[in-house]
Amino acid sequence: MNIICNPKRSEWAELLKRPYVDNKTVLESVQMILTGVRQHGDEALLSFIKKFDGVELEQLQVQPDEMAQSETQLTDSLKQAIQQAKENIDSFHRKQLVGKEVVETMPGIECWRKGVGIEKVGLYIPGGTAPLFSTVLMLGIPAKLAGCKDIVLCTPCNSEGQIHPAILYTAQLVGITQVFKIGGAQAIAAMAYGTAMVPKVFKIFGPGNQFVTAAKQLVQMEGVAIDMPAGPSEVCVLADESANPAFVAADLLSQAEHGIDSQVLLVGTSEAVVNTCIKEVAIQLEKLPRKELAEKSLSNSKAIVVENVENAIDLVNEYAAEHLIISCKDADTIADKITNAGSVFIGNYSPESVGDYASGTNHTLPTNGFARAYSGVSVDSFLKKITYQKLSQKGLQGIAQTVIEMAEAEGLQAHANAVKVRMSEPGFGEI
Ligand code: HSO
Ligand code: ZN
Repeated sequence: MNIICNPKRSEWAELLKRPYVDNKTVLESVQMILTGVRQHGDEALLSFIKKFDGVELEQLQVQPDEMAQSETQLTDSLKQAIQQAKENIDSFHRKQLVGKEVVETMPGIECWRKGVGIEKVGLYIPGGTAPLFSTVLMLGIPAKLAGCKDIVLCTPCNSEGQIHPAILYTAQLVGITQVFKIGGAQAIAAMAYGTAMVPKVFKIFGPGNQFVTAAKQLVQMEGVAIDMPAGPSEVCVLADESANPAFVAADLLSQAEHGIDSQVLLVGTSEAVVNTCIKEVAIQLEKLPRKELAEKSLSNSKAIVVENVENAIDLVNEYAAEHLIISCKDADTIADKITNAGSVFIGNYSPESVGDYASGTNHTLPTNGFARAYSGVSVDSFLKKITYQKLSQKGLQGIAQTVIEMAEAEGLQAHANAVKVRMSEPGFGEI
């Protein structure tokens, strides 16, 4: 890890820049995949699966017996862990459901907003180097709570045509029955356009590699909604002298092990703290099975020493991390001053892993600085908020002049007429 001591504020922007990824060639090959699936449907899907996953499939959808069988392939302790995580994620997200609240803005004018589940949604679960079955909980639970009717899940299979049993088990547990053995850009294409075997959806969720991300960006331009622009996963740890270096190191490594492009940033209020944390990282790294991946991502990562906590807060707000861990004495006070972050972990006993799996919060979060303007996935992400209004005759009478005045000032006579025509109705205003 590169250590930078007391950089000037004018240098922060450059220091905090995420690595630029030129995805032009990725976009080109993804566009070919999208076109293939749009034009040739399942035939294209099957040939891409043969080419990229090395398996010849006849069926894309996982059959009910295969879904049911997954249960026998998991240990009881893993099933219990998944159950506990499910309950916490369910309780946290259930509270996000808000009932309809009618506001009477003027006598006789009632306005309200109702959340309606997006009818058809697609969830992408990466297979890759780690089968992220926890993401099935993070997307499936809010989708169900929102009342989405059709939930389609795509995930790649291995060269034997199998999906990791924990993914199937978790899907079944949250009530997802439409699971397809499709990965990569072709999965996004299948869900965006629909084929004979795969239903078309209106919004696509979930993390993925560069190809998946590019495919989501491209289908978004064609009118399919996506959860958020995704980039490599990241964590920022803010540490003062009260931080436990072993904890900080473990947190940094937990993010670094995701992949070679993961971003970790350590911000310390003293050089001594930063140095001890970095020494700990080196010690713990040695014992990790995914050492090589973590090592690569650490080589692109930075540790920044700042003069005081105030500067540290400004710096982390400027960075806008996907995950921010505050390992400082006044962690609560600092947390109140955070304006840009996907999810904040307060104090020495709140590791990111807990939020990744089981505390209840969602782990699908904005990366790449998008935390400045985007929120993580929640029940809201699976809803459309429809507004309603109902006016009585008295309500219309009370607001008529305001609307006519404004419409005429905008030069939109037909708008004004829509009010006037009602007012000229015989007996209008007599009630
Ligand atoms: N840290 C990831 C989520 C995850 N971690 C899934 C483990 N499994 C999101 O940034
Ligand atoms: Zn993680």
